[in-house]
Amino acid sequence: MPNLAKIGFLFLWLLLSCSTSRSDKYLGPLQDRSVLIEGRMFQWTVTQAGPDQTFNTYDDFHFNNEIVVPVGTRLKLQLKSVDVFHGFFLPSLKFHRRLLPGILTEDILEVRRIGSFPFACSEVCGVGHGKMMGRLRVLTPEDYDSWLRAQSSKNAMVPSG
Ligand SMILES: [Cu+2]
Repeated sequence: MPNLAKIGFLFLWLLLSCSTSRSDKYLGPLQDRSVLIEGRMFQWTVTQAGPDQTFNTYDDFHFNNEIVVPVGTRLKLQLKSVDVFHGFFLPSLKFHRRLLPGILTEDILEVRRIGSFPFACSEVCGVGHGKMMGRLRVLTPEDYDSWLRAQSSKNAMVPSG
């Protein structure tokens, strides 16, 4: 019967690991955060609205291939392509949108788990297609606050135009 014991143990381990990951899920209220993601050959240009939650103001953050939010975020996504067909694919959040040149797509994504979640382009958009990889970093509220302070001081060093 050792095999049966092994199977039993495996089953128990699966059950326990499932319940552990379920309790990792943040179930509190969500806060809105706006992010613009532009697909281009061959990268993702990300603009995160700053604390004022308005685009094209002094406190916006600009990144390539990275989105950073605290857990408990209701991500208000604006997605577009500036050149050819791209596809924004974030498998761990079961999210995929095709991006058509010149068309703005808006969507909502609830972010309830801490971690680093990769995203990629799902359209074969050219020779550099494979470079279109990025990650969504979901931080604890404390880590996000320190990250935000670091970004704000960086923004403060750049003269506003
Ligand atoms: Cu692409």
